[in-house]
Amino acid sequence: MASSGSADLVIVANRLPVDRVPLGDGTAEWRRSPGGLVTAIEPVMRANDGSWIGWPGGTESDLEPFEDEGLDLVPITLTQQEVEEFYEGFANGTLWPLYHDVAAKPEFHREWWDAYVVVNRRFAEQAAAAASEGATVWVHDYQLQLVPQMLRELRPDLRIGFYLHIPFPPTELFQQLPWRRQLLEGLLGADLVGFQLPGAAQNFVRLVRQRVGHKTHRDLVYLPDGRTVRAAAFPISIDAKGFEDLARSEEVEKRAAEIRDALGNPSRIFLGVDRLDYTKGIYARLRAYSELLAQGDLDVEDAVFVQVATPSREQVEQYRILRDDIDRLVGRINGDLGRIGRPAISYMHASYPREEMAALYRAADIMVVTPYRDGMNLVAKEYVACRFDNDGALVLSEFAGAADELRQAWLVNPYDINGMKSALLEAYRADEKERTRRMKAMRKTVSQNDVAAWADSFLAELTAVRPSHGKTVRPARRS
Ligand code: ADQ
Repeated sequence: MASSGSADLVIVANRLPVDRVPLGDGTAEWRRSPGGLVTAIEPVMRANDGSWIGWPGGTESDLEPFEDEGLDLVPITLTQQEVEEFYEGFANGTLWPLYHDVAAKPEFHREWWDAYVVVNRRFAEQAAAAASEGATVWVHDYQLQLVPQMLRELRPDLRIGFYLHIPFPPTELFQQLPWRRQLLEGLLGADLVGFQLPGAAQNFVRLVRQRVGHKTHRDLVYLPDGRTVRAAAFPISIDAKGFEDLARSEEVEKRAAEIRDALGNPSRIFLGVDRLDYTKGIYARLRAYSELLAQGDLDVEDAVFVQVATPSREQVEQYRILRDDIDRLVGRINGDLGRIGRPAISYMHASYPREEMAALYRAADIMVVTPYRDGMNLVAKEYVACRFDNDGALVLSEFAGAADELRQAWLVNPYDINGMKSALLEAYRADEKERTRRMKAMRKTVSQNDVAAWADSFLAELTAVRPSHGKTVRPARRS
């Protein structure tokens, strides 16, 4: 057993909640980075005085553990080759597209897999060194699916939880992976494997039964060593109250008015906010909107579409192609349909502070969230949290995890351009009574199920004692 450290709660995630930003004079500083995971985990970390292990971005090699705004952070070093093979390669060129229903073609390369194994082991070793005797370790997401098993081998005393933020694919797709069995066994090192939706947990259990040959019953897997692993859904959420308080602040209210003003005070503002990713359906959404303008159902004098897209994973070819495609589409739509001072689409590549996000949500009449596949989608929930006036409309893809809870949104199939056009128009034309009825119901859901409730329920389930199952189980099939 490796010697133990002092943290009672260890978060292991691909990224640290900070970026290393070069200052130009040879030095660098840490800056808070945006993103779904950081937004979700930070409150839990603070409440539990934990340690967070992750990659800070970049390839600097002699970084020491440090404290940032009260968080204990342990940086993991990646070499340039590991960034290419583990992060851009296996994580974002193989697993990301495969787990998102092959929204792009996944590539399978043996050297990417080798790098994935090496880097997962590094994370597991750091977690083993940081965790105190009997500590709880919570491993996050698709980049680190081998860590639970590697960590259990090093530190059998730990409680290990794993949470997958993205969808878990249907069994037919998962089976394509040459390393499917190793990934399943990696995850089975955890005591609790959490997913966004129940269907994902069911896919996982079915695969474990079929591919690894362990005995299963409902959401439980019985391992030959006597351990029981539970697979269950824990739909992630946001700091709903934090967003609402921000939205109610005078500064945000003022900024929202400024935004509307700067856009020429149109009667309706549509808004899209996404990482620039091919799973988010940005291209099809803008096309649907532009067709409504071209047909005369909407008018640029009256409506504008604000699309904020944060550039992401820019070293991966598919992301560069997507960025160019959307740049061209926006240029064409504005060239064809805009008028002087009245663009059809107001498009920004930018990452904004939370205040600006809240102001955008306040300024927008119709929020458009249309991913082809999304684990949850926090943007949809953030919008709802900011609409304390019970006004505003949400157009939401059926294939975002959030659609399971936000049933009162205008739900759309993002592959169906005509269906999306109808939903955009319905949301645009809906009267106040209809908007309020829907928004009130969604606000209730989001405020009752916030990120604190999510983390509490995961950690409570993880700490619930599960003694050895004592069953006679078949040995794992070796295939
Ligand atoms: P993401 O794919 O990154 O997350 P999402 O859930 O929408 O997607 O979270 C994005 C977060 O980044 C939101 O909190 C949003 O406010 C923020 N953000 C987006 N654009 C921004 C911008 N321009 N400036 C500043 N902040 C911005 C992954 C999964 C999701 C899952 C989350 C959490 O893909 O399905 O919901 O993790 O589990």
